[in-house]
Amino acid sequence: MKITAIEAIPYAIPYTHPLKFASGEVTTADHILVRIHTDAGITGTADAPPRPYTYGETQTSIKVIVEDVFGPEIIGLDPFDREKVHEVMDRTINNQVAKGAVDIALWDLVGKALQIPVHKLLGGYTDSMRVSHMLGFKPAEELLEEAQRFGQEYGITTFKLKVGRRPLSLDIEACHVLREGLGDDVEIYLDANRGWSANEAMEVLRQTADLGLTMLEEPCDAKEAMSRRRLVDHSPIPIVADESVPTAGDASRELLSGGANAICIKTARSGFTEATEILGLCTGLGVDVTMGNQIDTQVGSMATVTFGAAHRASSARAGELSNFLDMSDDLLADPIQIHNGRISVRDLPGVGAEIDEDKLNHYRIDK
Ligand code: MUC
Ligand code: MG
Repeated sequence: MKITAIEAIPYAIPYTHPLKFASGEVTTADHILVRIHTDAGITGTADAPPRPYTYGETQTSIKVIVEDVFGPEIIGLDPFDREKVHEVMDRTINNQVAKGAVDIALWDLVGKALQIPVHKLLGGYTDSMRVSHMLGFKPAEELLEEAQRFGQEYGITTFKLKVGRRPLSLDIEACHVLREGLGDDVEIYLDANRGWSANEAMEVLRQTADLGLTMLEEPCDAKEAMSRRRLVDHSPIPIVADESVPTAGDASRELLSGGANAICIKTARSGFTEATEILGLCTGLGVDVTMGNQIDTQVGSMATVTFGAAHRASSARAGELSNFLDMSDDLLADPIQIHNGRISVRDLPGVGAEIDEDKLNHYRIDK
């Protein structure tokens, strides 16, 4: 089988409820749908969510990198020879979201060609993942209302609270209100998206020490190496590296230098191949992982479930899988359902993310 064409289709779907966090805000899913076509008539698909404020990639840059930089070198290769495709992509540094989508589209192709679900190819560990819902910046009472609603409607009992605001009291109050309102059985953890200094993070941990918070993600910039190591040394809960670890090399550096002692894996920026390497590194070192959400559509969330459910270590904790619920529409032909706080893998060949072509035609912005 040979790759005959690679398309990067820009589209835009508005959010009904924008998500706000320390490093940015999302009001529209202005993503790229990557499609790799073959001479066997099989197409692999993946979603690329640009996060300019985090990784510097944009809808335009992803389209250009995929179609003009990688495309000419990838066309003609056999999609089963994934390592050859990675050799092409590895020549270019960064651009992780573009690379992640190409990788997932290749796995989708391989699964379809073999008529096997990719969750089975990757590991086949379990058939569903527990869902963690991400709560963006809002007044404390509204956060509590949202968490309670998601608990009642979807059975979700794990919440990641976006923090990193100043004054620190805003987030400290939100933590107390959530714990009081949700009770002790609900898991709550924090993500500051580099909004604080390490010392500020330490102060927040001191003032929330009795709340049973389980993790703190990306409290400050990982570049603050010494103070971040001090935070990791003194924190009673794991300090999770997220945007500082898109690659296995980055994860190694953060873990070995003591800048983190848990890792967030996002398939949108690591694909399945690099995510597998990161996961292996973490299990080898005895470090917890979480499956993160790059503010994904249902197409992206299906990829996260596919990878997360495939392995023991990536399905141990709840995965961040529900923020597509804030979108006004989506591209997935068969919408994702959340039952009893869980999302199931699909027993379909590939990743199981069939696209509604009418919706793609409606939301694409290049026609
Ligand atoms: C997260 O975990 O940081 C915010 C930006 C992004 O790329 O992902 C989200 C969530
Ligand atoms: Mg994060």
